[in-house]
Amino acid sequence: MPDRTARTPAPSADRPDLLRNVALVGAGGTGKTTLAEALAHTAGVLTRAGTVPDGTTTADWEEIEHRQQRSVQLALLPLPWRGHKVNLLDAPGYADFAGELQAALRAAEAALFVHSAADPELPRPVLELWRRCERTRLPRAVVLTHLNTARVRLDDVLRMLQDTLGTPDTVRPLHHVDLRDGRLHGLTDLLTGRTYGAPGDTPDPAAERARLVEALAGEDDTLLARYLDGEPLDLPALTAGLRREVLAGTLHPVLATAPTAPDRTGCDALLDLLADAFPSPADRTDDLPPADPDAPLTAQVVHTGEDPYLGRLSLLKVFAGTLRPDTAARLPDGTEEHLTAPHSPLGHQLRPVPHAVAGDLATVTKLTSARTGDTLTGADAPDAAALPPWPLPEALLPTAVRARSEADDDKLSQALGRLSAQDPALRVEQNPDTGQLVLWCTGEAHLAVTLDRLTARHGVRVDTVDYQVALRETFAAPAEGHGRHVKQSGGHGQYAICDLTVEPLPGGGFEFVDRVVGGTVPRHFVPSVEKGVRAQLARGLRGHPMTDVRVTLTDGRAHAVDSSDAAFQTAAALALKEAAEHGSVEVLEPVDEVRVLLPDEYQGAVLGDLSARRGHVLGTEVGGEGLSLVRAEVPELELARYPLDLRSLSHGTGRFTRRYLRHAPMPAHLAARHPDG
Ligand SMILES: Nc1nc2c(ncn2[C@@H]2O[C@H](COP(=O)(O)OP(=O)(O)O)[C@@H](O)[C@H]2O)c(=O)[nH]1
Ligand SMILES: [Mg+2]
Repeated sequence: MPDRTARTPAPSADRPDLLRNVALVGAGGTGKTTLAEALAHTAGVLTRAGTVPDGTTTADWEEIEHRQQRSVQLALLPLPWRGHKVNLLDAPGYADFAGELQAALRAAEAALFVHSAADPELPRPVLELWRRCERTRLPRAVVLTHLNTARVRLDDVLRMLQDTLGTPDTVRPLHHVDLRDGRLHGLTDLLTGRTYGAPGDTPDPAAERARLVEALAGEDDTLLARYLDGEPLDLPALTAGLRREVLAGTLHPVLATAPTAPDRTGCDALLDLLADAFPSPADRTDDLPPADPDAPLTAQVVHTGEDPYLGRLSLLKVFAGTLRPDTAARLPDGTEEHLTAPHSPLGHQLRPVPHAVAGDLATVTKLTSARTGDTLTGADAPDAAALPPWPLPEALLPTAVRARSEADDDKLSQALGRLSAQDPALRVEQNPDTGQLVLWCTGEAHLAVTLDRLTARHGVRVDTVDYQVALRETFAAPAEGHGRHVKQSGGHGQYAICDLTVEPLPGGGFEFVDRVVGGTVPRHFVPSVEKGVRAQLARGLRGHPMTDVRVTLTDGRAHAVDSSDAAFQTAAALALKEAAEHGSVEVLEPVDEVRVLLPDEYQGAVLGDLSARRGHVLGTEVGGEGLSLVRAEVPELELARYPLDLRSLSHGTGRFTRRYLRHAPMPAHLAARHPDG
């Protein structure tokens, strides 16, 4: 096993109030991973910052992340900063991985919204995320990147942020920013006057400072008055005010950074802000267990990775208690887990730490049962109550797969079991109707990662095959059939004759009726006929299981010696086949009720698209401010790629759910393409 232990000691915290857990969120490509790398360099954890194009960043450490140059999972970077431990949680921005983002928010006490200043607007999904954080009262700040690329006008960016996220009072910079000639020269802290980078000679930002002091003075009128009278600023009081406003969500600092510049301008200012004015786990006010290091252990698995040598890597957020080496813990169902030494991860490296106190995050290896999302409690905890799960994106993109060889097949189900234990967004289905193995993913990127992990982590190769829906068939009109199974040449003969009537029974499943008069079919062979009917219906007449029919046995003939159970079963099957030749067998396809929630402006496009999918729109309602809720019935066959199409039609803003309703007749020209189920 290669040595994955770094020479430098891992940062650690002895008290919850010294911790800062912050999630980096925002659209893909805004520079979250690059910023995390630059912050790690600034904090001295890395001697050199890697880059996303080179595939050398610490947070994107799975091979597929390097190849795609995009984060696909939550990564933790613990950094030491002025006596604090900052746990940066780099979350993927791409919609497919929204579950990883939610896991990061579960583990964090604050969110840094990373926005590329080159983008004139805040993407709608990001705005939605901001609103959701607002509802859960998660403190937020905005970090601007890409200031060095475009001809950015900071005033315009700031105005856009203030218009969309709050007001000039709530969304505001804490620094005077020297951005000239497409370069971030430096920052000057409006309160302390401390400079970051090398700001040029800028006029004293007295007006900006006065407005900030007014905002931070809060109820304390004398603070501002004294400043305006020319007294020096009461920095401790103002910093306390800043912290209070950030925690209350009434102030969202806006920070300018240049993470790719040689001096990583602004990264130190950001770390200072986190240490001075951001919440620690001790400030949590939600329903989760309070961060008491002396309480019994309560931790949640927020992410699970896999290492070729170390096996399963479980990232735990310790909510209460202190995680120490060799701790006995259990899952809510009573399963015991042995927690080995806590480790501090840094990309591929794991460094042992003496403990992880309440509020901290740590990686443990070799858990056997705990899945992502599971709660672990110390053996000394009175009852092990499960912490609530975090919201997950719906996995609505089905892909049918088949093992490439027998050797692959042997390993496939175990590998999928491991993957779904690690990734709660993945759903694996063995469809009983079609017999297909189906991977349900949140989108194509999630599917690509899942297939890649099957091969890279488990050595299993699969091929994707055409996805099938569970077709059935029925009789569209009544029909009669005569079944004659007579073989009497030599030896023991076979003799059975029966007449059947088949009628449609919409929504009624299957009924068998015996109307034989005069014992033309002896009573003890009637069950044989029913058995033969059931078997043939299960096989179907055009390759799909038949449903919603009433089959009536009307007449028949038997032979005293040659008739048998088997002969009547065969005759029944023949009678049904003949009925199918006379009557019209119709193919039924599954139809779902679909609910689409989307911004009003895309309603027309989405309605048009639903009709093109043979959908039947049931109605549209108001689904919230500026949102429509469209309800429709849509054949499942047409929904196979709907997650992708809805995403592009609605620019990533539409969501939908689906629920099986019933089977309904399939148009003949389509049914002809699915003759054999
Ligand atoms: N010029 C410039 N490029 C940046 C900056 N931040 C990130 N990048 C580049 O933008 C691309 C996407 O960055 P990445 O960190 O992967 O974004 P993420 O998806 O938010 O994690 C990469 O090629 C980075 O090198 C920045 O401030 N300026
Ligand atoms: Mg990233």
